[in-house]
Amino acid sequence: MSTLPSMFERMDDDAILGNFLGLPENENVPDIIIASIPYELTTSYGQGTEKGPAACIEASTQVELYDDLLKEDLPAGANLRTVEPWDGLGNSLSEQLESIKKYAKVQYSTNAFPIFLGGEHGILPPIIEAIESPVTIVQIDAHADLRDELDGEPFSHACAAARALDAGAIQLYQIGIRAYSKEELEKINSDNRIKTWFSRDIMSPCAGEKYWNEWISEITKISGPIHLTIDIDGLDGLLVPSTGTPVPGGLSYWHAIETIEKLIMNCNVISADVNEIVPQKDSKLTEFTAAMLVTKIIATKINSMK
Ligand SMILES: [Mn+2]
Repeated sequence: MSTLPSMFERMDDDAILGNFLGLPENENVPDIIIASIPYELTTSYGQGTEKGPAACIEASTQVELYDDLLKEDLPAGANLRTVEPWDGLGNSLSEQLESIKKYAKVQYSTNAFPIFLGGEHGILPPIIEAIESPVTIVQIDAHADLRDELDGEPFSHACAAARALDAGAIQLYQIGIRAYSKEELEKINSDNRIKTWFSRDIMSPCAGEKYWNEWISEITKISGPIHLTIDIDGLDGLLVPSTGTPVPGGLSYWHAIETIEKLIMNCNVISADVNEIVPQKDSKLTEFTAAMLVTKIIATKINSMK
């Protein structure tokens, strides 16, 4: 394990650019796959999510390889592979979603742990369809994403969680939620598949700890396969200023990290996605934050396989 590349042994020539964390890759069967889905069709406010995955991979080459839970440098004996991105083909929205589903199916068929980089949150329903068995979703997000439609479009990113439930997800746990409609709140209150922890409660100076402990306790009790979906706007807008729709009042970085660690170490998390990444013009904080979340998912998954 100690013979693996350290931060300073990463290859820096052009050939390696494009591998997550900048690590050399080989032809062995991968344990973890990084799969980019540069999909952008329905983003209602920000622009640029189709360039997010590439920016995240580039930023990842600056992330430290040492993980504080794993207590080793990545890849820590595991085999990572950054695969060819989704090709974006499809002449209509339904063709594109079908093609994302096919792309996701290929990744699941390898038996590796896939991490999808988005792209809009609209990638979630076809990912869930590709799983083809009952799955629970754990979602970090500012938005409930439970609308029936947005501007007449039922597959808008604003409807991602609703469509994922339609696609066969059996339960939905959400945290960080702070931007939602009356219709969505009514759905949260009436649909017993949905459990929502609002950012206002979690971040409350007085009662936050109670809600946070309840969240950790509930998600670590989930049985059966889980897909973790992280819309980076679930984090406070200060951490991800150039995501599609940055929102103030969000989760701290450590809320996201501890959710990842507790969930993956205690439950059967089969895949994850980190989405709504938009390259930031004035600094690279947004894509770097996303890259650190992806790195934590990788490190925790490797730790859970030990
Ligand atoms: Mn979302």
